[in-house]
Amino acid sequence: MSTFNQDLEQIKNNFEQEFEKASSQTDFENLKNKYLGRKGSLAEVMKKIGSVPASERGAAGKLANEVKTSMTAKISQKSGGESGDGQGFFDLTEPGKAQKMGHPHPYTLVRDEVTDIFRSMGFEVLDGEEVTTDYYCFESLNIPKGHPARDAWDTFYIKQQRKKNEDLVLRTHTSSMQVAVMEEEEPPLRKVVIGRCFRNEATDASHEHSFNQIEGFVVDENISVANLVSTLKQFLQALFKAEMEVRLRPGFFPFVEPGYELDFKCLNCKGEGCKVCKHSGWVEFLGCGMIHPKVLNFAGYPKGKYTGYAFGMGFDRITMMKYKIDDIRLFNGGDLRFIHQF
Ligand code: FA5
Repeated sequence: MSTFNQDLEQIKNNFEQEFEKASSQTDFENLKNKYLGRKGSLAEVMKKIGSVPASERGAAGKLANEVKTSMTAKISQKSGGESGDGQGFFDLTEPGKAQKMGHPHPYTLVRDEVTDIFRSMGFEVLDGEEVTTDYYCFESLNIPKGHPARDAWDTFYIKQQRKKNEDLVLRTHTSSMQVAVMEEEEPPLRKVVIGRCFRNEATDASHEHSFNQIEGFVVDENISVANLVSTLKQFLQALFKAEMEVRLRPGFFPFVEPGYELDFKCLNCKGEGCKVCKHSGWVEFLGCGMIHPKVLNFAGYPKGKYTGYAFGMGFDRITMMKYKIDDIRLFNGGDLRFIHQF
């Protein structure tokens, strides 16, 4: 027997002995590297094939191949490798790894519910642009530069000369979509805008610099305050799944005339007075009113032809009411103990 063949025989025996003792995936991986790797024993012995007499070289090569094939098959079968049947080492009874499932954020739950309610009432739901112009956010809503209402709705300004040489702003309210939509469409309009708004203000348990609003507006011929109240009452009843009583108080917003604050009778105490309603029996809910004729004018609608109503509410605060959450900062605080409760 040539030294080449003896070496091969030795490798084969060593391999078989070690293979018998191997039990783990790591053992099989190590065996593969040791014997079949690029610098493994088989590769080393193959370097010597040139020294085998030419007449025996063919048979020696064939033998080396057989040894290699047998070693590869054994390892593959055990480790479920490329050329194995994949079942040798696969324990079907081993418990699988549990996958952690995600779930919707409370915002998403309430947004979906609100969207469904308004859609069922014939509204089209939009999200609109979070970055808009000073014109859509203020000017077209009857809040010219220098108007004191700008202080209450102070936002973040982006100094950039784009549309109409105007500065861009992060929208302070979803009302910024009113004229933007009206410019594009003729009445009848029945729209709801849901999305993020931004304000330059200090945060506390009920205020965030980034929060969410829901805006609704309807424009058509002969739209009245009665339509506004009945729509909002229906919305509240669908949201809280209860009979609701609402009331209007005067409220000032430059883009509505007349303007109101709409309250609903406290569900917690049925109007008797409790902590939730600050002992008034009523919960302040949203700002609303009849769209100011100047806004309809900015939209380019013929004077006096249409009327409309608009309302705007804090989406975060609705979510807080629904789930009895007492601090708005929890929503985006990143505390998983909070988020996993939903
Ligand atoms: C407005 O933003 C008006 N655009 C609403 C409106 C629309 C009135 C159409 C008339 C017609 P106001 O600033 O009050 O109004 O904000 C509306 C709601 O947004 C508030 O009631 C509150 O729930 C929510 N909100 C306002 N600022 C914050 C804040 N910093 N953090 C969380 N929620 C806020």
